[in-house]
Amino acid sequence: MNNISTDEFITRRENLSNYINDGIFILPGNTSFVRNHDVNFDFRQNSDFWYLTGFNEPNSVMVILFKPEIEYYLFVEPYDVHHHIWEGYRAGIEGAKNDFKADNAFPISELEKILPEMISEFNNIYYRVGSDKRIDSIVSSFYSTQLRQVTGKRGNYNINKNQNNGSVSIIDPVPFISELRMIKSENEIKLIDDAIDVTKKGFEHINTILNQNMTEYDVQVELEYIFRKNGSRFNAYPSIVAGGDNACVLHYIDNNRSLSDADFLLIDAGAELDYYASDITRTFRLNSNIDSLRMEAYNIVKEAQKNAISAVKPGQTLKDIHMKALDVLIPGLKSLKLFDHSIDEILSDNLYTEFYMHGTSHWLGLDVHDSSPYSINKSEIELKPGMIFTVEPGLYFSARSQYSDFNKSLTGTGIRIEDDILVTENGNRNMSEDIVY
Ligand SMILES: [Mn+2]
Repeated sequence: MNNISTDEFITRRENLSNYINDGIFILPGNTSFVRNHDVNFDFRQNSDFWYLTGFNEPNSVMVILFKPEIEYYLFVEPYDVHHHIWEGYRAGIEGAKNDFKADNAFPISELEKILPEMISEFNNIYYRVGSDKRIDSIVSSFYSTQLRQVTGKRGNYNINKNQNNGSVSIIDPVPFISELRMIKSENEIKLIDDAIDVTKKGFEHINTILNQNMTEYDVQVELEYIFRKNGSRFNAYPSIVAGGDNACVLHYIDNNRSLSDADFLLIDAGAELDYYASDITRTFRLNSNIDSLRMEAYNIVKEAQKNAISAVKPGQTLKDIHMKALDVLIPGLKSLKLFDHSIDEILSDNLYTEFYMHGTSHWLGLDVHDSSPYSINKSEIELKPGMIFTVEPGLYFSARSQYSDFNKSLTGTGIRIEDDILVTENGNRNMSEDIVY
């Protein structure tokens, strides 16, 4: 079914007890979305929901009661022969209990009947308000009923209790799940290694066939063909295949231009495998005769990436890693004669953001930009073994920009190099190091 064991899903649910002692936890999965008329978009489960359930069907809701011992319930679409004939199998109530280890399971159509009874036993409701209209309505009607019992109604009010009513609390549990997702298990690391391996096969294929007679689209389909062929049903995100100035659009996805007059092709793409993402960028040279200033810019980015990765070890923060990239990029911009200012001025006045306008790193996991926090209570997250993130410095010299490129030879060039880095006990492992340059 998947490479995360039933036991690991149980452990993840139990880990919520670090945050929740007494209360009801409610998390809706993703619903199916209409693409047009009676056709839906490909379904992809909500990552938090997947992380805790491993349940891959739309329109489901998980509920855990912490008493504090755990009772785990799933609301699901029931098995239905008509649905089986037209669309396929569903686990249904029995499958949710037997295969997904729910203590009990109910048809999703009974949510409005059963959930209010479950909620009524608790004062702490762990639910992100706004994530599901039906649950919003159940939670808010319970909340307002409880509140009115404490503060009074119909002209008989307890005004003092209105501020500190000792009544029901609604608490957002998503930050807890995000923190749990920050440290990857052995199995998760293996899955991300496998996803990176699929991406590597795609990039290597492109490296052997790439030429200036291709279009960005030609490259995209060849790349994604290799992803699909190697077991990745979805990309982790839409592939960015950007020649020339298009590489200065950070999330460029039009992918429709000819490469005939481009020097570089920036490919930022990643296969998703069994729900886990990879995220790799390479800037390929399309001809062997590229202007030396452009090549100098390329080498600055490469050097910045090397410098940043070599600093990755437990105790550092992603801000520290970003600074290590800037330590190379800013002098590099000066050597390209783009600034007369001092390095301190370029940094403190953020002048470099004309050419480097994004961060150096983001977490990687079930989401390409994994949802884990960058700071907790205003203090930066310190790196620990098992964390995975990208290191992706770049330089962008867009034709739309007003910068003073003294001979315009950099204009229309975007360069980024990105690898996926695992923090280890003593330093780091570059998980994608062997992907072609
Ligand atoms: Mn990235």
